[in-house]
Amino acid sequence: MAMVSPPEQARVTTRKLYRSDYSAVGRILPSCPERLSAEDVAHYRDQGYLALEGLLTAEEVEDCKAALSDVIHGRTPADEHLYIQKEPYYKQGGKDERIDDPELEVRKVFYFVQIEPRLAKIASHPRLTSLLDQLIEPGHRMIQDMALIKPPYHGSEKPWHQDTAYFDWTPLGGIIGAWIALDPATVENGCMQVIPGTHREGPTPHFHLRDCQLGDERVQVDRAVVVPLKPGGVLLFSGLIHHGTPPNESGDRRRALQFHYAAANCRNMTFKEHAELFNEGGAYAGCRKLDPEAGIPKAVYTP
Ligand SMILES: O=C(O)CCC(=O)C(=O)O
Repeated sequence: MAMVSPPEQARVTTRKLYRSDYSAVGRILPSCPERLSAEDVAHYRDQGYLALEGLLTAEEVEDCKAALSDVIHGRTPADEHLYIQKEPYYKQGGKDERIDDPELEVRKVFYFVQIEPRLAKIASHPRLTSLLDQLIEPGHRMIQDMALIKPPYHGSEKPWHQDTAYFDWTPLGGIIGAWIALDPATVENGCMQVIPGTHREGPTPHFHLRDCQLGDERVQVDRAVVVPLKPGGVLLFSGLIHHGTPPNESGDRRRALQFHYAAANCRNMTFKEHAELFNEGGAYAGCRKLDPEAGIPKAVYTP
């Protein structure tokens, strides 16, 4: 019997968890309309996502990439909130002679809108605001800003999850994410994959496995669609939809901005309230830090 090395085994497992071709592509509008049609809004409500090209112009995309680069290289002065997360491969001491720019070792950047006006401008872009108004009503506010870099060769997976498992906002249906491609996002470099309609199934238990995620054996990969986008395209997605991205082993980086918004009627909830929603057998099955005062144990995954 042929021996399979542990990293190769991990690769094989990960491949099984995602689509690796274009046989099921999500619905993507070819341009950004001023007003969404009734069919587009119904698609968001029913399928849990709406994707469209052309939210940003080529110039805006270039501005964002330059701004992100300035933040990562420290040319934009940081504040106490900025957080830059390295790819685990490099954090664990990995070296790759093909990589000569520290920017290509970064996985995520959090909390930059306070220090980078070029990126803050995108979070409240009139075209984006108008789409959000139409999907979750006016009065929404931004609750998180992030850049997801997925660098070449060693860009790590973001396992399947629901974003509301991480947030403390209720009602869950009032949370929407806007994932904006800055590079061509392809199946090969790890574009978003979503499972349409899963937002209607409500909160689903999450476990701390490779990340805080859905149990691999419970993910309905056969229902997944890939959402490739050109630079400037956006995926708007419900905070309840199951989504994830595979590792990027290609030579192309895949930068994206991701903003989350809460509808006007959303409020913060306690850990106990969150535990009532993300629960398995009386144990906490969400991604927030355990509150010892709540006396609720953490759920353990059994496939
Ligand atoms: O861009 C990615 O790779 C995944 C983003 C995502 O799903 C998240 O950070 O919640």
